[in-house]
This record gives sequence, C-alpha cells and structure tokens, in this order.
Amino acid sequence: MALSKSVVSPPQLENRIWDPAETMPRDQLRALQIHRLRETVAHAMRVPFYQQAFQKTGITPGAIRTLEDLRRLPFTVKNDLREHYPLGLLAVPRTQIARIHGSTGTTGKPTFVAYTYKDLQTWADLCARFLVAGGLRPEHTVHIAFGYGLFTGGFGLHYGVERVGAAIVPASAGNTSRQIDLIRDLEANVLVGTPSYSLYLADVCQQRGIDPRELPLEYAHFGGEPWTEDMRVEIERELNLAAFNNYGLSEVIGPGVSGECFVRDGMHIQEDHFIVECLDPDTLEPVPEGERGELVITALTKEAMPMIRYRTRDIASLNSAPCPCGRTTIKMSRITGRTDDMFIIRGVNVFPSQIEEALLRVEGTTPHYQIEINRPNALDEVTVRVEIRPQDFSDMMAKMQALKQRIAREIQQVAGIRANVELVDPHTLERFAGKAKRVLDNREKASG
Ligand code: DLL
Repeated sequence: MALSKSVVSPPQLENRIWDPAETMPRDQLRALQIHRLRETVAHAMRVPFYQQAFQKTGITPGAIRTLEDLRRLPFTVKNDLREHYPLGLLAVPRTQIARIHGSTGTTGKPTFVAYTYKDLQTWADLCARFLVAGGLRPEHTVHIAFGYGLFTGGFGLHYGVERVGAAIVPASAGNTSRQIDLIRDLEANVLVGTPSYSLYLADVCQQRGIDPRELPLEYAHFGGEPWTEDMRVEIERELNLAAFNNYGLSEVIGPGVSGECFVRDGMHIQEDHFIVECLDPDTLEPVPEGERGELVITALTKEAMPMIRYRTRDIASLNSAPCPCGRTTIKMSRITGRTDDMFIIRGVNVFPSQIEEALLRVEGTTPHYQIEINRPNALDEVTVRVEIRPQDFSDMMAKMQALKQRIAREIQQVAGIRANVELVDPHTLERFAGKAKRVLDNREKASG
C-alpha cells in the first residue's frame, strides 16, 4: 500500500465511516447501481433532450439489465447544457427546485445546475462522508474559504460540515489577512478551500510575521482544482496540517463525487450515487484499469437534473484494489489534467500538473508559478516563471543560472519539452482566492 509521503503524521489520522453504504459488499452495490440506473433512465425520459437521445439509440429503461448496458446510453457534454441554457434539462417542475448553482465559467459561458430539496439532502450526506473519512468530528471548527455563491464549493461543503455537526466559520473567499485572524481567534481546526489558496494564506501569514505552522489548523479538505502529491507535501510542511483531496463538479452535483480516506492513496468514488467510467477520450472505449483516461460520470440519484454519461474532460485512473479503510468503493487517482487544459508544444502533450511536479522536485522553488506560451516565429515557445524561496534568492548569477538549468532539466524530464525558465522574486506572481489560473496561452490571440 502506497501511503502518501506526507511529512506530518498527526495522531488523528483515524479511520471513520459516516454511512454503512460506503462498505456495502460489491455484489450488492452492483445490484443497487443497476436498479438506480434503470430508474435514472426512466426519470430522464421526462427531459426532451434525453428522450430524443434515447429514441435515437432505441434504449428503454427495461433494456438496462447489466452495468454493461450503460455503454448503450448517449453521452452528455458541456455544450448540451449550454444549448439548453439556462435550465432546459430539468426533469421536475420548476416549482420543485430548491436551489440553483452555476459552473464557474472558466471554459466559456456559464451553465446552471438545479437541485430539489432531496438533491440537497443527498449532497450534504455525500459531503459528510468524505469529510468524516478525512477526520472531521462534531467538535471541530471548520473555516470555509470557498466562495459562497453560484460556485458549489462554499454551500456544498457548508451543508456537509453542518450534517456532521461541526461548527462552521463561513468566511467565504477574499480578504486573506482577515481570514488569518478568523482562523486564529476562532480556533479553527479544519480548513476548507482550494489547495492554492492555502499556500497564499501561508504567504500572507509570513508577510505579517506570523508562523503559519502556529495556526490552530490540523486538517484541510481541498478540492476544486488540480494539485500534485508534491504540493500536498509542501502545504503540510508550511501549515502543519493533514491535507485531504476531494473531487466533484457542478454538473453531476458539486463536491461529493469522491474523496480521500485516511490512507490518502486515491479518492473513494461514492458509487451508490455515481457510476464513473474511465474512457479513452479519442475512441471513447474503456481504458484498462490503472491507465489514465477521461472520467465519464452518470449520476444515479439526481432528481432535478439527471446527468447521464457526462464527459468531465478530467483525466485520472481508477483502482479497484481493496482499501485498508474498509470502504468497498473503487478509487480514482488525482486529476492529472483536463483534456481541455492540456497544451500541445511542438507535438508534445503537456499538462500544467507536469510542470508543477517538475518545479517541486527542485529545492528552492515554490508552488507559485505561471506558464506562458507564445509562438513568435511559427514555433511554440514556453516560458515558466517560478517564484523562489526568499532564502534561496541570491545575487550570485552563477547560482541562479544553475538553479534555472536544474528546473529546465526537470521540466524536460517530466514533461518532455524544452522551456525557458524565469526566476522571479518571492510574492510577485498573481495569487488566487478561488481556482488558480496558471497557463497564459497567447498563441490563438497572436494568430487570430
Ligand atoms: O469545483 C466542485 C468542487 C468544489 C469540488 C469544491 C471540490 C471542492 P466546478 O466549478 O464545476 O465544480 O468545477 C469542476 O474542477 O471538472 C475538475 O476539473 C476540477 N476539480 C474539482 N475538484 C478537483 C480536485 C467544482 N480535487 C472541475 N482535483 C472539475 C482536481 C478538481 N481537479
């Protein structure tokens, strides 16, 4: 078993399970999934979009007999939501809607997702499951630094924490200095937000002469954006806490699709509510277990907006090996990239996570970086800007040159591309209160 190479081992890394459904025997789980899939298809018939799509493939709820029949169902893509803007995929009367959230719109026009009251209850339970798996107890105080608004992070985690019975400080995003005061004064033990924001928080602490390791935080639940194992190590070292990963997306519910247990070697997929396929994004055929592919998710219990075979564009792998925590659900790896944030440099596919991995291998760098891509003479050129730690900043040209060369070598090794490396002063690159935006691709702008 590959335990995470965490540098802190707080005594509280214990095994807790919120819902017995998480440990259901696999054959029972499969039977439940087939039953729910059949119900989902019947329910989705109420949505004209799905009704037409099913008619085209000739599928009826009765035809769903095994899980393999899932593959006969049509895919749903982001554009289907856009084409039915704002709420054309509802399967219930508008009067039954209890809440509406929206995707962040980082990859185009925003889209909306709707929840019935029952959907909200399900969602809170799913968030409670991964929070408890990651150590949350009723006596904790949780500082939520996700934005409260259309984004599903704030409210999603909020009601999950409430379900567990812990105290919530709904700080929301922004005003980082004040957030530090809140964490200190209200003695928060748990931080919820994006991983990149936690490093920003640590940064601001240092600027104010506060040792971030002295904050009362013991745990953190991070999600909403990709991060690497090396970044976990860095965050845990900077803030002296145990960091857990959780994953989700607004189209299929929000946070709560999957999350880590104390083993922290993959995120348990809440399979009684979601079927996750891992497909080759080009052929749309399943990849062998353990290989990376695009996650395609079918929600099994959503009332307001059923979601069938949603192409997430997120790249990860699946692992069905039994987990020491006792949960019987399969696990997904970290998201290593998105099919749409991958950039191609002179024919080589590169994910920002590979650049991050390369940078964090080099002593003296920080996880604050930016990737800029230009095409000055019809050839792609990549510049990676990275902040270096204040103590490693040096006036000696030779020392800085050597550091740059080491970074370039690591990038070449991990990502297979040659990059110009610029070392920049500490605290000079933009920080993000929500999801970090690391890539500036100027190529389209230049050519169009
Ligand atoms: O980010 C839901 C969420 C909020 C999950 C808070 C976890 C915590 P969207 O705004 O619709 O929803 O963005 C979904 O964010 O397709 C992934 O690309 C990315 N993402 C979410 N969680 C992770 C994670 C929320 N743990 C998109 N690791 C997804 C990597 C993540 N990427």
